Amino acid sequence: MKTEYDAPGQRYRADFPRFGLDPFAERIPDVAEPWSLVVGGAGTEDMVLDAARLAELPRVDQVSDFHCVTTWSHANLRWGGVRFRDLYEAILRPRCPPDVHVRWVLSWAHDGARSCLPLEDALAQDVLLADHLDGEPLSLEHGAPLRLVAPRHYGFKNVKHLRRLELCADLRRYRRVTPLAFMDHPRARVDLEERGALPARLLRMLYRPLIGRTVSKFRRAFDRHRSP
Ligand SMILES: Nc1nc2c(c(=O)[nH]1)N[C@H]1C(S)=C(S)[C@@H](COP(=O)(O)O)O[C@H]1N2
Ligand SMILES: [Mo]
Repeated sequence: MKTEYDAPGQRYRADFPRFGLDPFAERIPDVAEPWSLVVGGAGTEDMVLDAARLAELPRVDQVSDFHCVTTWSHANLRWGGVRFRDLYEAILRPRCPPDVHVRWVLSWAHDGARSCLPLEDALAQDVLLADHLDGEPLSLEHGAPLRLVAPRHYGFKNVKHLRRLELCADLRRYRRVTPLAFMDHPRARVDLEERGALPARLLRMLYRPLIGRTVSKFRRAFDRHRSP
């Protein structure tokens, strides 16, 4: 769990806004129920997991802060779900051929978003597949039906509306969501201020002025979706 004292360059805000890159404001996926999650990669056949299969894994309740790369943070979110680590140990790793060295986990979302995380980072105790937030089923705003929560990584690694997880030896299948290479980072650890491919202080200055208008844009798009 992070606190405002060890999240360099972040400023806490009282609300937890829906947020992302501009094109995603209008992409509000309508995920069919019952939902499923596809897992694959690393030379394995794709496998479809449903809520019942995930429910066989230990449930965890976790309080953590959330840090967007644009410098806003929100404290003390209570996520409910299962650990990626437990999914990996119980289901993913046993299926992997012994000769494949998995180094990356790719996450794909129903709205077209995606991200990569080093397997090593994804196996941390606090990386979850969350289906609850603050005691309620995860809302559409915050990533229903299932989202990745990686509190020690910037928001863009915390993929909402999770559709597919893929284990990979390298990043050949990964495509960043933005054409601007400086906005992506393979790891994006908050402690180390891995904001992107430019100096963190410069990115803070570039991003900070964009927060207000992005929050408004995402809120307006969501309001339109709710009551068209
Ligand atoms: N599927 C999906 N996941 C996403 C995004 C998105 O637009 N689509 N935005 C990312 C970014 S940049 C941030 S800061 C967080 C915001 O999470 P929130 O909308 O629940 O606040 O989600 C991340 N995950
Ligand atoms: Mo973000």
